[in-house]
Amino acid sequence: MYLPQFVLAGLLLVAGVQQAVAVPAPTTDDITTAASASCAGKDVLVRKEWRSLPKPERLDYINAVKCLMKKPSKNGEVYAGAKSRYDDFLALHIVETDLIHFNGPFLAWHRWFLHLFEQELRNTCGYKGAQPYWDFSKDNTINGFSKSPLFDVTHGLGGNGPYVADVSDPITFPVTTPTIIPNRTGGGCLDNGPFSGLVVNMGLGLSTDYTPHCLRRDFSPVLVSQALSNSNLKAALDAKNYFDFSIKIQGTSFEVSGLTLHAGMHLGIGGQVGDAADMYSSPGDPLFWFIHGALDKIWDQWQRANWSVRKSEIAGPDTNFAYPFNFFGDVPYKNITLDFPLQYPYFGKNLTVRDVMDTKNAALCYTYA
Ligand SMILES: [Cu+2]
Repeated sequence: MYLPQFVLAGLLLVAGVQQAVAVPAPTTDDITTAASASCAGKDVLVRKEWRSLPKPERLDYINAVKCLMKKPSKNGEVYAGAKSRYDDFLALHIVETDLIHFNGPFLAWHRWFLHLFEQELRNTCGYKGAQPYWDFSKDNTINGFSKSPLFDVTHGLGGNGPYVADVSDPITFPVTTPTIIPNRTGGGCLDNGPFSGLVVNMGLGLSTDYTPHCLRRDFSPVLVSQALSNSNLKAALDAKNYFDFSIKIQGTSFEVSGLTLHAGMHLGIGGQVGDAADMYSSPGDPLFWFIHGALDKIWDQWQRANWSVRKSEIAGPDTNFAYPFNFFGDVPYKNITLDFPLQYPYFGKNLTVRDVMDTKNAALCYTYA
């Protein structure tokens, strides 16, 4: 599913979808100019680590996500599988996937995606807080991982799926992750926590067709202990430039030895057959927002360690799986700049990378505690 023909298919799908239907979308006309202004005078949202939130606030967040899963889709005419407002976000990620992973725009695109989701929770579901994040360095051990408060069944998003030893049946498991996951421990339909029994309406893989299936998780604490190690985190934070930082976040291959922070979270939770491991439909698992909150927090932390330089430093290929992410061979590409466009079809005006470089600009206006 990660091979180049899907890249082409993805581009065609996006192009077709954008031409086909005109669904009114909220506009954010002031985004470009707002990016250079300051956040002063507006409420700054403070994103906090999950376990530092008081328990009632953890429940508020969970209830807001569940609320979004019950609100009607606005883009259901465009994406057959989008049945709820939550699904609109899932569909957006699916159709953009081949433009926003294993390349230069990766962190920038996801920064605005999380911001859109956070605003949706607040505006549509009355949530008063910010999107929480996950400090995985508190949970990156073989014995500690599954005990993370993030996976708590009452004050968290639930834990692992029941263990399924054989996941080779292509009817039950039509899409599996290309990495051979070591010591997988789950694979079954989630049967605990607030999202127990959740039905995900699209995925796995590159399609926005209506394909309802149970949410699966397939924890690999062994993979987590390697890919999310303290040394991998330190290597990212110590990176001397954005190009190197981005490699330390996105990894160097789909072999276990090449997985770093991004894949470590997705595959540590999603394993061989879980939704979180799917490059396209991973937002089907609400843990997605914590995976990308963690990365966005690390990017912000890295930026602010040398703000005068890093507030405007971006690098990497415009094309996915191009150098230095050429896991499947060389792919033609150009290096991106701050002017590189970020697309959010049916979610408002498109942006450029420049617009999302500072979390404290007037458009984003959030910080990390
Ligand atoms: Cu993504």
